[in-house]
Amino acid sequence: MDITALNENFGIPGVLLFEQHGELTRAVITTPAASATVYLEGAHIAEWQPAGEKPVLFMSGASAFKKGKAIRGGIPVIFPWFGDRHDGHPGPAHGFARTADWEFGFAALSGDELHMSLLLTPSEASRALGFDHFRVSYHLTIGHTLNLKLSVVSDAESPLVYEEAFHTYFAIGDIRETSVTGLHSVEYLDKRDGGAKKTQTVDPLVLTRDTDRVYLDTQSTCVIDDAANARKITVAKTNSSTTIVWNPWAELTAKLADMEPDGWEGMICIETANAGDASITLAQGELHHMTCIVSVDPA
Ligand code: TA6
Repeated sequence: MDITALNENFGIPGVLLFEQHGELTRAVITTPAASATVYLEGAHIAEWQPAGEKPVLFMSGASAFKKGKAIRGGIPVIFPWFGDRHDGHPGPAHGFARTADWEFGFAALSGDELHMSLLLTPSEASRALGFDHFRVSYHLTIGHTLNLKLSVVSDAESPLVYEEAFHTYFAIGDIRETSVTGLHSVEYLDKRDGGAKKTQTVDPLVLTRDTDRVYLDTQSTCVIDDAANARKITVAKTNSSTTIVWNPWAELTAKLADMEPDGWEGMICIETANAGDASITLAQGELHHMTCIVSVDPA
């Protein structure tokens, strides 16, 4: 659907406007409770800012905003595999959903909250990667809190096995003054140490170097203490058994073309996921939902 048709069918005056940004189409949202920006490519929330708050999501100033290129920041939607594909077949890192064209399906204002849905269905690209007979619905509630619900159904005769994640980049004042609770005594795979399995012994978690950890079998809520901004960001979730914590620090950031050299200082990824042993298997007609609720409070 082109921009004119999107605005005619789903636009809400003063609340929801569709526009072109570079090669991409985005929805610009303004409600009394919050402002936000969502790109149709990847169903990518790039900005969310509750009224009276600083931006909650980090966005790299060097992000490409180009067709087929993942956006560096905000909330990439990871599906149907996390990280490198590990079933022996070729495919882009973190799957195809984050660069796919999603269909805009629904928008309605309820009080101060805007409800939106975007749909992902099989395409030539997904079929070429061996994924057909699935449907994904992504429901966003944008308000003083941010509610995300990713629903996947399989229409395939054979089981659909997939991984998923909200690969959320949170904006923080300074990573050195930031800590995270909710992962104490949880086992994790340390991707910076060959995937060695370890247990989180310190609480809270404070990052002091490049960190890439996959926390296993955890449904816990995480709280980011963003001390430099005197706020706490709470990341609650359901039907998610994996949490990923990532910050590339200076050295790895220098290798990322779409990240500014000091970008790592102002971001932390706390990702709501089902990956590895927690990957989801759906029989024909079976449905799975994963949800995440983000809220911000003064420290
Ligand atoms: O979620 C952490 C991670 O899997 C890291 O290993 C790192 O690769 C990061 O995602 C970013 O991946 P990307 O493909 O967006 O560069």
